[in-house]
Amino acid sequence: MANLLADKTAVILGVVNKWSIAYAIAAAMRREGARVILTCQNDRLKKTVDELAAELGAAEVLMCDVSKDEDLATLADALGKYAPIDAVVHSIAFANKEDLSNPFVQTSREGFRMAHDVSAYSLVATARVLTPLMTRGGSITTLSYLGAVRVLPNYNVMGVAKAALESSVRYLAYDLGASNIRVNAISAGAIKTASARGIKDFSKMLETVEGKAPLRRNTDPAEVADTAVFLASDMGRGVTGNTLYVDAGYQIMAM
Ligand code: IMJ
Repeated sequence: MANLLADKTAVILGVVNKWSIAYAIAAAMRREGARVILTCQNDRLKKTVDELAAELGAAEVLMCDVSKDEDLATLADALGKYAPIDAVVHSIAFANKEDLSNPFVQTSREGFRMAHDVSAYSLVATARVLTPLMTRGGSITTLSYLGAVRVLPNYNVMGVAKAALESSVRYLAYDLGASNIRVNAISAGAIKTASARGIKDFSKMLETVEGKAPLRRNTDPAEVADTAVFLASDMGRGVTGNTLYVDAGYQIMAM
């Protein structure tokens, strides 16, 4: 592949370490010639994200906690000098740890609110502040998971939040289509990232997928990243409002 994103500027939210799906996406977008700006949630992660940004040749790392409207406003301000922005990647989710291990029925009001705020509403808020900079159209891509549409033990409130996220993708696609801004989700197969650490029986789940998926293997972050490149590129110009499964085909199987 070569230069699918030449002369494009991409903002990528959600890099925390080199195993992050957002990091694989940033690397693939750099490979295709994009100018890349990363965001970082907090000071604790800053050193790691700065190092990864340097490795990638990212233009800048900007601080942004997507649960804070002030941070999003500051981000939009700081991105002004890079406008027009062509691509935004949202690879962010959070639920309280106990809500990913207790029975779903135990989910507290605050736990439900928190998961939806960080994992679903943040896409809407990000779109609202960044689309004014996307003056030549472009693409917004978020990351989802099968738990949005099927029950996976322990995924719980995250599944409900991912369902809200995928629905938000459709409503945003409708609103922003008139500005030639496309909005899509990639539903990635299970990948060992920081967000999968400590999840009970995760390794067993990866083995199950290997045995059952049409491609007889798990999902590589690099193939999720190449799909994100496709969506951000002019090759993806006809695709909006969709959830694309990049999961070695696992999603089609019943038995
Ligand atoms: C997460 C929980 C349960 C089952 C899971 C996952 N499976 C997969 C994940 C099968 C693949 C990872 N995933 C797709 C997520 O969206 C994870 C989100 C997440 C993870 C954590 C762990 C640490 C924490 N809060 C979290 N919030 C969201 O405190």
